[in-house]
Amino acid sequence: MTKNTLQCADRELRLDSPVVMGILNVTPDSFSDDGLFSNREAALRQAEKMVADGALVIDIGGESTRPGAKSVSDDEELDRVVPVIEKIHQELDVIISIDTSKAIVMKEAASAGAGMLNDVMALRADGALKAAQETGLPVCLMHMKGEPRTMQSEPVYDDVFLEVKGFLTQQIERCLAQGFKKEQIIIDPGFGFGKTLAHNVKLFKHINAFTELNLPVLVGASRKSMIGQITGRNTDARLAGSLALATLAAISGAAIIRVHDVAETVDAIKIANALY
Ligand code: 7PJ
Repeated sequence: MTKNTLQCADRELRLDSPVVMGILNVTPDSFSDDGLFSNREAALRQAEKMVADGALVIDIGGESTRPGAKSVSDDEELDRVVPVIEKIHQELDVIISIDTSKAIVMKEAASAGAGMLNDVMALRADGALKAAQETGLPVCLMHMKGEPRTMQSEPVYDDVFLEVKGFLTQQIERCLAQGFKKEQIIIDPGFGFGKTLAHNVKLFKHINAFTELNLPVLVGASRKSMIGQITGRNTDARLAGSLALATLAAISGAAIIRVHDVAETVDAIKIANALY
């Protein structure tokens, strides 16, 4: 295993150049998909297309974390994600990431075939740190200020970069103390999670500084409100803005780019790799 490789259960994810993670929401209320993929076959077809389009990772989420979203029970979230993970694991050659904060969902997702954990709470929920470590899978630790229900009500920072970096450093230490290896940790500044546009912009300009922590950096800003605020576009018209952002993230050193529009992003990153 080279330094730039994540061991995702039985699969390796090489991070020599930026890779694309496709978003697969299996929530009835996910804002971009309208619950279109909330059944197993539709989810499989969407995953198939993302793999054909060049996604190396599919990020499956069963709980909406958009501002103001309601939380779901353990059983409801398990019912949404586990059958989809099993199906994709059986049918497709791709690394499955589970976007969850719940210990039980991490465990069951790992048993069903997930190869990576993605937690917007950075393993702060009850039992999550221990459960995550016991899966043996790599984890993405994301920064969020507050909680999804309230996070966008006037977040305040002294210095957003120092606060986010300090938080991530602390969570990395917690993981290492729990028995994670450094090679299993990915970090993410958490665009749009308890941040104003000015905060997001400042963090984005520091992507390179996050890479100095010597861990892969994940950037997830596809179709997010920061793109809407800069371009004046609604969610369904944020493709061009998302591609520009993904390209800049890739050339700033991001290792994994989490997006809705896989084919277009893969092309944009190919151009960045070839020409930059
Ligand atoms: C992110 C995420 C992100 C990571 C969501 C959305 C909201 N996980 N899950 N980073 N965002 N690691 O996609 O708009 O930015 S859900």
